[in-house]
Order: sequence, then structure tokens, then C-alpha cells
Amino acid sequence: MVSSVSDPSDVKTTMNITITESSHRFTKAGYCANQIVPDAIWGARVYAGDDLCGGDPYLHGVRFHGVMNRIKDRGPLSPQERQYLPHLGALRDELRHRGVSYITPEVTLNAGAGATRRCDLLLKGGLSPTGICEVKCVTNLPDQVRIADFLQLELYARLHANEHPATRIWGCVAYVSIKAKAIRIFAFREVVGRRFGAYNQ
Ligand SMILES: [Mn+2]
Repeated sequence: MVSSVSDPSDVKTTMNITITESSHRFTKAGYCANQIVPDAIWGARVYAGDDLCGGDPYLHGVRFHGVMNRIKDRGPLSPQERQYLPHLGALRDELRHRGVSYITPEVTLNAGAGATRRCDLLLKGGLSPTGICEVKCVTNLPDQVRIADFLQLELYARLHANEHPATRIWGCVAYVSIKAKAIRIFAFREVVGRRFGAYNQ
């Protein structure tokens, strides 16, 4: 009805919604509304030399993920792989410090219809008995978890939950900055079904 559009109370309602969403979109800190607030942020320095600092972050990412997977086997590490051991050690120590008792790299998850995905690290212990860690190599450590990274973590947690329905899965996105020689971990008590910021609370 046309008359309802000009009803002042309707206009007010519409405006309230608009203002609420946009005012949540940017806070003083410059975060956006659909940020995903972690339960904990953990950080650690990496005690490494400067040899790797200037390299290509993408290449660092590929190599670092490769070294993570070398946790599994008994073969000797190459000199290049050894360069990433301080970073791997810092990540491992920090997870251990937070209660993780066992770390398994590159665990295959069943995605249905013959498809699979592989998570970076499957964790025993921490914020709940089972956890998943997604590792990202970045140039600069972010102030909040990147949404795409969280969604990747959530996908893995969902796939794992499909096979282990009774398990509550915690998760984290671990950012590794080779350049800054630091790691920052955004940890979430629950991953599956977690809601985004202001929109869906
Ligand atoms: Mn990764």
C-alpha cells in the first residue's frame, strides 16, 4: 500500500536498520562489521636470521607448508627446509603452550562424492579435545582474521564434524610472517555454525 510507505513509523524503522548496519560496518579501529571475533589471539616471535625476510611470500607459503608436512616422515630435511624450522618451531611451541598435545599435518577430510580436502593441521587438545589449524603465510600479520581464511577453517571443521558428529571442534587460523619474524593465531572455541559480526547474531 502506498500509504504505508509514507507512514513515518515505517520510514523510521527502515532508517534504524540502515543506520545500525552501517554504523557497525566501521568502528573506531577501522574493523568492518562482518569481522569474526576470536575467543583468543595468541602471538609469538620467531627467532630466526634475516636470510628469508625479503623473499616472495607466496613461495614462503608453499615451502612452509611443505616443511609442516615433513613432520610426518623420517627423511632428512634439506638446507632450504631447515631455514623454516624456527617458524615451524614457534608455531608448534605456541600451540603446545595452549594445550595442544598432538599435531598431525595434512589430514585428508572426506568432502563427499569422492572429493577430499586436506587441512593443514589436525590438533589434539587446546580449547577442546579436537582442533583444526589453518596456516597462512603473510607479509604483514593481520589485526583480525581474514574472512576467507575463517571460511576455509570452517569448511574443514564441517567436513571433520561430518565424520565425527559428536566432536566439538575448535579451530584457529595461524598467520606466519616470515618478514616480521612473528606469528599470530586467531583461536575460536567453536568453528562450525559460528555467526558473523553484527548481521546474524
Ligand atoms: Mn594453509
